[in-house]
Amino acid sequence: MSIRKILTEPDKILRQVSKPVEGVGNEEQNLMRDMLDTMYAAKGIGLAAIQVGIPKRIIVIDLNKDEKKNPMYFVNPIIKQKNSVNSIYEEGCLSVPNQFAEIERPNKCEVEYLDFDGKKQLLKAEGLLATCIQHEMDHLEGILFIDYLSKLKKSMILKKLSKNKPDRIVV
Ligand code: GNR
Ligand code: NI
Repeated sequence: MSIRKILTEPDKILRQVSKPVEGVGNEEQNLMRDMLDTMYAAKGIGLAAIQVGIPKRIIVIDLNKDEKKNPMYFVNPIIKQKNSVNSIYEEGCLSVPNQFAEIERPNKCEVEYLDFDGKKQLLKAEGLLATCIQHEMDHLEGILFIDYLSKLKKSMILKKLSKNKPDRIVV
């Protein structure tokens, strides 16, 4: 198990469309373990494989804030249904560090996927979990939450990101 490097905007790899995996084998399970390690280390609640540079349709999520871990694994996820009622959450993204914006998405969704053991599952999600699943599934299509913002808001965030590059922080 190891912590991998999280790619950040404007890395072009983040814009790739991820490919379905053939099944869940050792390679996929090892990747999911690394993704969880990486996500916990970065204090995120979700991570898509493309964020560590792997264009596979694999997502990990853990909404638990305290010590108790509750890892969730989604391989080849498909949204079966989305609620027509939306809700707004303040979203952040490990690939858009330290930037946050309110994003409106369907407040419930039904997702079909393979779990860590390759078993087919159907999950009804709502609230933060529904938001997070949709945020991660956007990553599989090369979409970031900033793409939903106005041109002006998006360009402001991109400008701040370029200023926040570690090599430009003066201590
Ligand atoms: O850590 C994260 N928090 C978050 C908050 C609101 C909506 C979505 C997220 S996902 C994000 C981690 C991440 O970048 N996943 O791709
Ligand atoms: Ni993200």
